[in-house]
Amino acid sequence: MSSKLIEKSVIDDLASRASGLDQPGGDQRLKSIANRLLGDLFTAIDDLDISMNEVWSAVAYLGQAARNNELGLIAPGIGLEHFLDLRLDEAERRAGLAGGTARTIEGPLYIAGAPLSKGTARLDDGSDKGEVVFMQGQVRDQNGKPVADAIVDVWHANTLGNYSHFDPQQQAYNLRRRIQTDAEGRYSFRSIMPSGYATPPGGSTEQLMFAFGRHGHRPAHIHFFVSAPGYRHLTTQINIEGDEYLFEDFAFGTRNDLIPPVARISDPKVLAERQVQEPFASIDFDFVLMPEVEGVTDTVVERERVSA
Ligand code: MBD
Ligand code: FE
Repeated sequence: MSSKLIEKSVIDDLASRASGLDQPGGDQRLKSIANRLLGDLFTAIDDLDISMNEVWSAVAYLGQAARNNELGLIAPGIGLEHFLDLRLDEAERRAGLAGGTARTIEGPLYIAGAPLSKGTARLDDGSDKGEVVFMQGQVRDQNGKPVADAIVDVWHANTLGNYSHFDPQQQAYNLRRRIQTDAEGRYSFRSIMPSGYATPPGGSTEQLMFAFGRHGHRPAHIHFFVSAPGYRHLTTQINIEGDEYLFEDFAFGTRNDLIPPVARISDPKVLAERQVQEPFASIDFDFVLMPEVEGVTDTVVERERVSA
């Protein structure tokens, strides 16, 4: 069959009727988005001569992905979550709001309500014998003023790349904490060095990545939400330098400004001070928050999240 069998007016008319544009009721915003997406889909089917079998295999694929609970993983895998970040970055740049710590994707593995500590916290429960890591820094505003009582909500994977709650082997909220900055805007925590994440073997996301000739690996990373009254909510991550997937993240989350140096500390005096037996890793990282401004897209994202 050759492509382009259908006239544009026929496609436009069907997309418009299918999305209810000729009806008075319903959700006007949804209708106009659906009209556009359906028209684009019908056009793609006609241009690329997408077969009936291909259409139904896509429908089956999406159904299976939904049953596997992997839609939230496919979104970053196909670049959708990163694309939304690119748009928000540009909207901020145009509003004169560039300059804070770079954002990057949240991903599907955040759990709200982690234990709250003041100033400092230990994130790991001691059961995973990974490399000890201390991370510390300051939350500041764009003028360098410390932000006291900011909340640094941090979450990361264990040495197998697994996240508590999703991994039944880990205790509730392992490697998840909220840390309130002190009067100087400082936070610090002790944890274990995470490993990179890989999409579930045999799952829908991996299947799609393999069909694209790609992989489903993320480099080792630590997630953060940083928030304080009067400031724009920051969603970000740091990456661990040296990871083989550092610039090969299947989820497009790596950013050059988010790869702090990792120091290795082995001075016996410092080990004793920190009450650790082995040399450890140390990461300094400061967060710069931008002020809340009216009329610029909010950075607090409402999305379906797994809850504890
Ligand atoms: C992750 O740990 C993650 O951060 C993202 C974005 C996707 C899958 C797993
Ligand atoms: Fe992650």
